[in-house]
Amino acid sequence: MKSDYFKTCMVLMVTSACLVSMQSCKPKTAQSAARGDATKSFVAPGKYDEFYNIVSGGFNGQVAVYGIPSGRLFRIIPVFSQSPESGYGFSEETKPMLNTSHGFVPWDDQHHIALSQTKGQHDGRWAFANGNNTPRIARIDLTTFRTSEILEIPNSAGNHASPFITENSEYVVAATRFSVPLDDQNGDVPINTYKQNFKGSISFVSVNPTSGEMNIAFQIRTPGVNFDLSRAGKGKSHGWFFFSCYNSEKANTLLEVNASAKDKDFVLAVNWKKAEEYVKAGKAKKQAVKYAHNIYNEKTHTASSTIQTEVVVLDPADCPDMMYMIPCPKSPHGTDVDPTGEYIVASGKLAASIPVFSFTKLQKAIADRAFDGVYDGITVIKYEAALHGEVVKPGLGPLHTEFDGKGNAYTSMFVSSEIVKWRLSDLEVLDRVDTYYAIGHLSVPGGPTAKPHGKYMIAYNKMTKDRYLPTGPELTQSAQLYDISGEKMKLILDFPTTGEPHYAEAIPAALIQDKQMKIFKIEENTHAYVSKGEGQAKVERNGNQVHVWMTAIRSHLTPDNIEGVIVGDEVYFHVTNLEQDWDVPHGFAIKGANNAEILIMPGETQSLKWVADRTGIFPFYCTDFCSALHQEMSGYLRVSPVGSTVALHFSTGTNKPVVSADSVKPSGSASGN
Ligand code: K7E
Ligand code: CUA
Repeated sequence: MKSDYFKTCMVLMVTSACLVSMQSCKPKTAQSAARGDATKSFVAPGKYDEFYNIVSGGFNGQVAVYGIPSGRLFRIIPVFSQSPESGYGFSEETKPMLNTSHGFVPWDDQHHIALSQTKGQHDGRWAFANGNNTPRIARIDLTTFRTSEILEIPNSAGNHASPFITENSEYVVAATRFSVPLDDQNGDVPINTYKQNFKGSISFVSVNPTSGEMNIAFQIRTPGVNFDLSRAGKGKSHGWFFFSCYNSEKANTLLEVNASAKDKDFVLAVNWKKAEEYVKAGKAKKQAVKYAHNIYNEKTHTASSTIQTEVVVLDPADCPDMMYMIPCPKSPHGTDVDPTGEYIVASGKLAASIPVFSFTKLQKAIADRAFDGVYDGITVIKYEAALHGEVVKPGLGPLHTEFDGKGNAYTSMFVSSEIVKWRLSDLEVLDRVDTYYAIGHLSVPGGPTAKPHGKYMIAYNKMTKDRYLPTGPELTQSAQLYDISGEKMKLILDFPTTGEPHYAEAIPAALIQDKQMKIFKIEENTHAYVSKGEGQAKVERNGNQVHVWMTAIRSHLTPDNIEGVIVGDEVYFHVTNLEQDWDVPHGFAIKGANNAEILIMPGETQSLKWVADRTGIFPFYCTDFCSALHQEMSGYLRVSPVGSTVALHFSTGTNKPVVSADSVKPSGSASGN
């Protein structure tokens, strides 16, 4: 379908047709059109990359980590999706991470990354990631590259404008893509009562400066529009947050047409310092809701999930001057704030120009009351009064903008498949470069901070068409690396990505690489089922539950012979990795496990549940090739029928019980044959 459409595009070459359909129309063949400069992306074997690139995984619900400039993939971090590779979401300890008010939700649609900041710059502590589908925000610890926390967002139905962050990580935000009836109201209403019953909601989620722990500080009720993207103010605009929204028409069907009817939608400017004052002054009302808050504890190696039951909500009607609507042409997608905090760039997907607003002018417009009426109770600023100017004829389908810290902006053009470089001061277009194809987000290392690192720019493309060896009906998505150190942007590398990449951030390796957690100290392990040495390994029965305290060290599991398990028993293997060396995980798997294997880091304990559903001998083994004798790192579990008198036994290195004539007979065989 994609390539058929592509051909049609090539024949038609009618830009307006492409624009209306919002499909990419790129009339070139990739292989002849661009060549990379391999020397610039070459990182010699054994050498390190300059940047970590932390990239959203889209509908795979995960986050991937690449090196820049090499494009090498280092790690896929399971966040919202279960991962059989690590056992995340399968082990007893990590299952609670995926708990929500809807129960266990082992998947999400992950679009945006926000790295923690101090004074407007990356501090290398945490990466935040949104779950777009079942509204959630996750926090990834950049010392372990693992998910530490997941917070569900109530009164939301599509957490898209999230988790953008303020300049000292005071807040990450969550604004709903779909307006819906509020959680504490009867949602059983006709869909065509959208205008009366559907409301929007923005959450300000506080981040504890020491632990990173997230909490919903307050929510703001908004008109029932669709929020798309957002950015915090910084520098002079610190204290403000900007949210793009579309569907100011409040359409509930055929949005393609009906949410594009009006000439302008809005950027919502929220004065969150003022909102804080209103909360302090008691203006926020309590609302009964339900949402899960899940935290992983690195000492017990266990996650806990708590269902919270209340949020406090500000109604703009009670909070004058807290927020304003700035008109913005044609269904804006990205809204991005430049490094100085002065310029707010809003990209109307269907607009022919890119409006750039000035924070100074916005403040003046508010002071001068340069207003243009009211939208659903929110004061609308006069478009021209807040406008710095428009980038004229930038390309087709502008989506997202990043900055290089040298006064330039780079905007991705989905429809015309290109990146356009333009100057913030006079809005002049300086350069344009092709992408292959249909670019969504783009990322300059440090681009959303007050001090971008410039040098590189990465494009995240939705389609690759003829760019790679084909792989059946679906082709890879990909990223492309550009050198932006000179006046002209230069393509230097293509690299395929896992999942559909949306936003990504890149951070200098030096901010992270020396802080890596190498092992978990075994003496600090307070897991309820830890064995801190082989002497503590044991097997105990509790009703029909059998708990196995197991240890793993090169190259054996203790115990490695277990008998006395009965059909119907639930067996919990609590495996402690006794190693205290970097990068020596052991794995654990058993035949017939209907969940996954688990991978246990040095000093860590993880548990796999397995149900004995038939009699027999079940081998278990280490899944991670850990030593020359890794294949020997294995054992056997015997399952006997209901009513069997085989006692619970476990051993390693000795045969227990002592082999007797009785026990050599298969338990299922008839006697006397
Ligand atoms: Cu992909 Cu940020 Cu969800 Cu634009 S959004 S592409
Ligand atoms: Cu442990 Cu292989």
